[in-house]
Amino acid sequence: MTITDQQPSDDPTEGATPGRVSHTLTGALVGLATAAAALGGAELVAGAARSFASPITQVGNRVIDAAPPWLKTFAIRNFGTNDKPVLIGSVMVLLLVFAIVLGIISRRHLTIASVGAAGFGLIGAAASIVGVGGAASAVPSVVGGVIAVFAIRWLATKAWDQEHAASTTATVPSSKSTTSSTSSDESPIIHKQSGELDPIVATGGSTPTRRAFLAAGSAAVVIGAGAATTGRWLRGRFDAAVDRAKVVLPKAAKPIPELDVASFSVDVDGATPFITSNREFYRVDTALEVPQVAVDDWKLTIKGLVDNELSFTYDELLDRKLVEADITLTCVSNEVGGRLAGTARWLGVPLTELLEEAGVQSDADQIVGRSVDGYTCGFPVDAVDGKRTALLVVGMNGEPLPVNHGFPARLLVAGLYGYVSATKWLSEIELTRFDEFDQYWVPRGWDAKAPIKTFSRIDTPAALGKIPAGEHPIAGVAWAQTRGIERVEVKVDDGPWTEAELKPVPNNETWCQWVIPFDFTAGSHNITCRATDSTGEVQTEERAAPRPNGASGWHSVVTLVT
Ligand SMILES: Nc1nc2c(c(=O)[nH]1)N[C@H]1C(S)=C(S)[C@@H](COP(=O)(O)O)O[C@H]1N2
Ligand SMILES: [Mo]
Repeated sequence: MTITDQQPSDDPTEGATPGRVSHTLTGALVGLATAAAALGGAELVAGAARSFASPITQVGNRVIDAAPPWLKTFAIRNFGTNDKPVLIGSVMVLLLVFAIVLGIISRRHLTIASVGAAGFGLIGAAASIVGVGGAASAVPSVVGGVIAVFAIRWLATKAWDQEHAASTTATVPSSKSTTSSTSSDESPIIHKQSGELDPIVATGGSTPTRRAFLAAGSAAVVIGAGAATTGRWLRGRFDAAVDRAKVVLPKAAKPIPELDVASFSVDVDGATPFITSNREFYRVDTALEVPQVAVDDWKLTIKGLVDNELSFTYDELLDRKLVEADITLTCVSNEVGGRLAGTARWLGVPLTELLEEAGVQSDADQIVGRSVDGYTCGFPVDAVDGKRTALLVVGMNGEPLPVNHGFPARLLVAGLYGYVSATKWLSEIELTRFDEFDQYWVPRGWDAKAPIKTFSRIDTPAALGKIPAGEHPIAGVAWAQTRGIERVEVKVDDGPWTEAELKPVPNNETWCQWVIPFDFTAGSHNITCRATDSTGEVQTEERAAPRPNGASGWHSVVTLVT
């Protein structure tokens, strides 16, 4: 680059030492470009091997684990099923803010900034090892950390050397109006900035120009983004969906009759389907990225307070006598009237058989299900008494367990909330004691033991919906798994409690549909329902929040009749 012309300047700031704003912007670019290069590199490496983990995902997962209960409630309430993208977004924003700070610091304290950059790698590595386990999971984070250190040093040198050059030359009056131009279409900013540097360049110094810095910074951002995209794409080949597609599920040893769904369903617009399709089935878990289990490497271990530790491959499980059962799974996080519930036909191995083979020792009182992602549930040994269905599940509604719902295997115990019983992506069953082990949600303020509370919900008329005056069915679902529903009553405004028609159920481990016609007059009406379980206990009116052991209270909707 050479001086090609000398132009008078009418910009009084031109050639001056870059001010605070300029420092901040330059620092921000140093930081952002460092972050892009490091994260992109880490994601690319994460695509290389199945045992590697993405630092962003792992840090996000640890944030979920550590988040206080009020924050989780807030996130689920305000973002619903978008809570995960929102979390990843927040982690990214936080990370970029820190990166910008490091970039700004790098001007005067490059060593501190370098240590900070390395620190990000360490945080990612720690998050990966805690969450995934194994040193390999930390490899992408370590690579990212190394890239971060090199990138910040390289970019800082480019950024602040040119500034140093500029501040030196700014004291030379003639330099104020010098400029260099290798092409006539340079942007005015670059044109102006490069003017600050030219004397050094002109005198044969090799100090990189601001333009070179901008080019380096932008290249880091672009290459980083490309690397991240490539890494994500590469990781796609480890998707469990590939393994799942190859599974041929055996039939149950003693198949149960196909459900005559119509006989269990109220025939009313707005009613809930009796069987929930796999696609519609609610999903609740702490996993930011659904664990992708490699079936060939997977095995299930039964250990702890047992006489014989057992271990099964996926094929060994499929070779066993499988049973099927229609069971409604419900989440403890349901508010009154909540929809985190679904009914499916599950296929699996009875837990009673597996535990018998393992030989449960008499001091064991808790069965813990541990997931490949570290999640744990725990329920009483007494719950596996042969009276209620308790399965190691491999199939759901005639298909291999969907990846979102725990492929290759999960637990399911009728009558217990999902959080204490239904570990997905199961890797281990451990027999232990309640006084020795707290499952995942217990230290987070939920009860260790949580049988399902009797629940009833109005599905139609819809809350705050409009219906025409005249006869309109009121319908919904009720559940009290393992006890069964005996009665559902409905009340409109201050009218009497009236018994609804209950549809039959295949067993007492599913929900039950109910319906009652009502002649609505114009105006606004308040409809309330309550259920009674087969022990004769009426659902309590007393309102309770989901935490610590499930919400209670009667569901009411207001409907506008026109
Ligand atoms: N590994 C793992 N298993 C898990 C959870 C989880 O967060 N991680 N959540 C539990 C909860 S709270 C519920 S309600 C059920 C939900 O199962 P589903 O997503 O298949 O509906 O899974 C349970 N099993
Ligand atoms: Mo749940």
